[in-house]
Amino acid sequence: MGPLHDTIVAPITAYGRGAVAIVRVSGPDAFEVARRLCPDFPEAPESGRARHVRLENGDDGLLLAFAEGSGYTGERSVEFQVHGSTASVQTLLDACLRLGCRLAEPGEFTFRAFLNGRMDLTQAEAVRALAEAQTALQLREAGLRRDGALRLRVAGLRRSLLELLAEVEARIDFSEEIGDLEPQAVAGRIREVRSAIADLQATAASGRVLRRGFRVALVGASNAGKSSLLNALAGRDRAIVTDVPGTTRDFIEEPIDLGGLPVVLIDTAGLRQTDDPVEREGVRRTLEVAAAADLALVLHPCGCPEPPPELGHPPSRLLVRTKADLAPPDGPGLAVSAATGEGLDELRAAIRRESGVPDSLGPTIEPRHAPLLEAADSALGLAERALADGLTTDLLATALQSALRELGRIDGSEADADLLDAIFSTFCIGK
Ligand SMILES: Nc1nc2c(ncn2[C@@H]2O[C@H](COP(=O)(O)OP(=O)(O)O)[C@@H](O)[C@H]2O)c(=O)[nH]1
Ligand SMILES: [Mg+2]
Repeated sequence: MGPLHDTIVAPITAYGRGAVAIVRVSGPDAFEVARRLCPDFPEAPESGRARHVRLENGDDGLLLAFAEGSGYTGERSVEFQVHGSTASVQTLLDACLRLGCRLAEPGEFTFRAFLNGRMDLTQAEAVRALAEAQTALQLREAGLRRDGALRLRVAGLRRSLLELLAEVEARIDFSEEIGDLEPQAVAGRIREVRSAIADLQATAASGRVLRRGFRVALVGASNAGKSSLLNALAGRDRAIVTDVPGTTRDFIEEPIDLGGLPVVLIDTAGLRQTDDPVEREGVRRTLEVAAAADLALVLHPCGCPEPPPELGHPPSRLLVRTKADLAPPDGPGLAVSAATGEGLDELRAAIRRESGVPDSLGPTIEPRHAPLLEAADSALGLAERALADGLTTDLLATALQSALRELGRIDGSEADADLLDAIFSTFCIGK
């Protein structure tokens, strides 16, 4: 990242044609740049208030100004809302560059927001998630984190440990004056923090589903109705459906939005004995994909005299009786019909249940946080053992400090340049 004392500029909306584009200028010269481009820009503009402006490139639009301590970055900044043509955006950018601005690097606005205390790292990561969200649930969860739900929990843990550390360190220096530590009480407080860490770790499973989608493989014999069911759930003709067995020879993936939950449906080749080498490879891949999925829907037509197929090492599975419009359900499993839509709502609800994502989903941790929580927890495990074994307060303090450092890397209160670089370099330009 570049130095902070310069003024940066970038479009914060996607490149390409659109009704409106927004160009942000952030840094000490932001107001000066605005004044040069719009002569009647006021001396002390009101923060967040929009004014109509005409620009020297012939375009017009709205201009918002933010004083230091407000706005997205927390620096002096202005945002031009202009027409979304490439010419409008490019000429405005060029003008800003001529006036001494530098093109912002990817993630640099958010980086500055972090450095200026406008957000911590969990909130910066939430901004990225908000911009990438494709389903309502992804959006809601990211919104909670943007509001600071994770920040609060990490800060709470750090506060508890800092208080404890202060008491422990006071004993190291003045143990005669204030007496010895009560190991039971200290151990109790460490256990509380460890249990709160475990609660955070438990959100990883839902977080993983939100980020990569809940992967559901449709398996079953040829003609069981796998491709038809995928199309019915996806609401479009994605997979080829024929009555010729062996039509689907490779697997296809279709991401769908299941009431806000991101789900990846995987259609597979029918499980059957065959001499065709291409289809045999398809069957082999089917078994592999099914084993790697989060859930396998085992499809078996209603009224079919044969038993449902066996899977080698399946994940959790759900027996689904297909073509319920042709024959009455005759055995266990959820009866559905891709033709009439019967049972599809029940199937959607069942998939949702199997995903394990609770309806009242709170903030979830990012994959980056998991090893840090793990390390913090094992440091606290050492601290507990140091207490139990009656080891020195020095060792106890060292373990607490180490746990604090790990937690500090989650919210950024103890982040080094490499960590910050690793996080903000994953952002797009304009964020
Ligand atoms: N009546 C009826 N026919 C279905 C249903 N689902 C699939 N089929 C038919 O069964 C045949 C095989 O379907 P397909 O989805 O290609 O099965 P796949 O081989 O398991 O992918 C096709 O002729 C479909 O039209 C259903 O719910 N009702
Ligand atoms: Mg098929």
